[in-house]
Amino acid sequence: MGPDALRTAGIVDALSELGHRVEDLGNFHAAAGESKSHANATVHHLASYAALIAMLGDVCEVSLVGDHLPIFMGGDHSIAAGTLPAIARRARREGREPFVLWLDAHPDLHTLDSTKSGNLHGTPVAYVTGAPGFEGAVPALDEPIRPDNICMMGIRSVDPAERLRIVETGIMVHDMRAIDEFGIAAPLRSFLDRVRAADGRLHVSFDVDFLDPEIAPAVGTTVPGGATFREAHLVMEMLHDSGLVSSLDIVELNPFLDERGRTAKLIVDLVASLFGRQVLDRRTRSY
Ligand code: EXY
Ligand code: MN
Ligand code: MN
Ligand code: MN
Repeated sequence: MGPDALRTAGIVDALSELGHRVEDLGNFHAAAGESKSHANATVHHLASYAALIAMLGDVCEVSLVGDHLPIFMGGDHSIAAGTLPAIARRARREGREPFVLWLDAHPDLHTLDSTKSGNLHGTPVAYVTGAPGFEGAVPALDEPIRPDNICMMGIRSVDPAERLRIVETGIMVHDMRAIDEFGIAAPLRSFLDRVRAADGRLHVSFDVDFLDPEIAPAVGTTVPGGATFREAHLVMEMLHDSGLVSSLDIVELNPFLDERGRTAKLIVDLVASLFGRQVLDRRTRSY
């Protein structure tokens, strides 16, 4: 669904027109094994989650070759439980640290025990940072991603258990209040400086609900007061200029909620900004 909507919205042409060679590896589906129950009765689809993590681990290995910059299109944010560990493995093979920019209304920091909704898209960051409670339910994590290498922006819906984990883990969170008060550029620039100083490998996990629902209504969990059109483009333009991005997730687009493909078109435009589409460039910009 999501990937086909982004193809229909012209993501391949938009990137090709910028001079990039685009290879569409197609859609991947995880075949769920035998169903798994969990002590937390709200948790369902655990077998699918486990299969997704295993499948994406292999897919990412294939896509992370040479100087390719893979774009993993979801589907919901649970795909990050597969993409992030694979990105981290690749980074460590190069002797580099994995860093993550998490663009989202939500921290997605629930464990299988703490989630109240049982929706697994609310758990990937807990899983990839080695939180307890996933053992035996999904593939074991080879090495957690360091929480202080994760920077979250756009956060505006945090459950009590997630609030505790933010404090416990020290994950950097720039919520919408901070962005309202200090702007989005300064915290992003200081995070990018950290990634550059560490010669890190930066993965961007872009949940479409990072954006204000007024401009991007086609998501399953809308939260008012998200990033504006310009804040989102500025993030992508600064990421492009940094030259640090090695991989990207685009998740949570729900085409059934997207009248006339408005949200999908905005996402394609934002990805084009990430890949270098600019109104003015260094020669014509007067700063
Ligand atoms: N924290 C809430 C829950 O766990 O159900 C909402 C999670 C929404 C997650 C979306 C993908 O970002
Ligand atoms: Mn979802
Ligand atoms: Mn999310
Ligand atoms: Mn979200």
